[in-house]
Amino acid sequence: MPMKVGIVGMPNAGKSSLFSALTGVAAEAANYPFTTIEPNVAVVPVEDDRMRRVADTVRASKVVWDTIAFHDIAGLVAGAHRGEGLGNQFLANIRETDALLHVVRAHTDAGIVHSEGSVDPLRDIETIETELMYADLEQAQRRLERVVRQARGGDRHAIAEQRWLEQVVAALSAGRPVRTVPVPDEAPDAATLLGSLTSKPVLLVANVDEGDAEVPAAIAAYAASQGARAVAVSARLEAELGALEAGEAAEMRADLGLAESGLQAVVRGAFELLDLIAFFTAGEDKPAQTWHLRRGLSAWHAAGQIHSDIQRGFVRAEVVSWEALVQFGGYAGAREHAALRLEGRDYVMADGDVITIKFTP
Ligand SMILES: Nc1nc2c(ncn2[C@@H]2O[C@H](COP(=O)(O)OP(=O)(O)OP(=O)(O)O)[C@@H](O)[C@H]2O)c(=O)[nH]1
Ligand SMILES: [Mg+2]
Repeated sequence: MPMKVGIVGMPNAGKSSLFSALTGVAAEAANYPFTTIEPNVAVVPVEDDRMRRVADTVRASKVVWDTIAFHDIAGLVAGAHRGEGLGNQFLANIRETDALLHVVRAHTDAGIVHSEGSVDPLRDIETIETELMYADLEQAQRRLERVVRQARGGDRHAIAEQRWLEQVVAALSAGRPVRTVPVPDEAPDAATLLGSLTSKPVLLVANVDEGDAEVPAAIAAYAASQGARAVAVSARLEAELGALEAGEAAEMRADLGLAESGLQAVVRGAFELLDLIAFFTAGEDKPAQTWHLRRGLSAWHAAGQIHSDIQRGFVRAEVVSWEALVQFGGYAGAREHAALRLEGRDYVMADGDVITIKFTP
């Protein structure tokens, strides 16, 4: 399953510009609100130099990159949950994402219309978070009605889920997001079943003036107060640079005094947000592949990423770190140096592991 990231924010905040920069796909970006009237989804490969070296070492036929799917939706305005604007229709498209990028307008270009008439990042952040909470509240109330009926039958999962949903409704009504309500052990999938937006991790993306590299102080302070992350990017500049040849873009970046692509900060921020590790599968004359897994999960979970049949028939895993595999020139060398280990299903995967799973079909 590729990771999915939803992009939210006010109309004209710069979501589609960021999207097209991220994807190289020219999502329509134009200077009037509600440009995006169809959800845009773009699948972006996540390249990893370690994988290149592993693939060379084992003489893999090619490399298949893991991907992130970015979902661009229309801007949300105050009242979106009641059907104001176009955003509410599209919230459904991002209920199944793993994380959100919240694009906040922080650039001061007077030529770009703001739907509220002025640039005020903190007000905008609050508007979006409130709309996401209202949308979750409606969803939670609807789900609660269903689950109450199931709980009457004495189903333990339903009883636990009902209790959790009641706490969720209370929290949202008090202006607290779903992530503040711990999910019960008896119903660990409760947040997924609800498809709540405010249980997802959020990366605040401050869309700053061209040439700025700092997150504005007010946004940084807000993010810190919420335990959230924030990065700064000029969405328009990045979209423009993304349309250039690599060499030209690097030159222009140097002229502007920008050290690295703002997009790298966004992609890295999304990875840190999701607390992911990378692992690899690779063999001679076969496609080598990169995968991602939430930190702390086991070889059995890794098997499930690769294929449900492999997970079902899991017998054991052969694991080697990517460095050892490269250093010892392949699997045979790694085995000779005892760097290749046999592990059971509960082995906790480490970042950069190369894994071969033995399974009974
Ligand atoms: N000056 C400046 N303009 C920007 C920046 N980012 C976006 N814009 C402009 O702002 C306008 C709106 O940008 P979009 O990316 O379409 O905004 P959006 O959030 O997708 O808007 P909706 O889809 O309507 O909600 C376009 O004219 C962009 O060129 C930026 O960093 N600086
Ligand atoms: Mg748009």
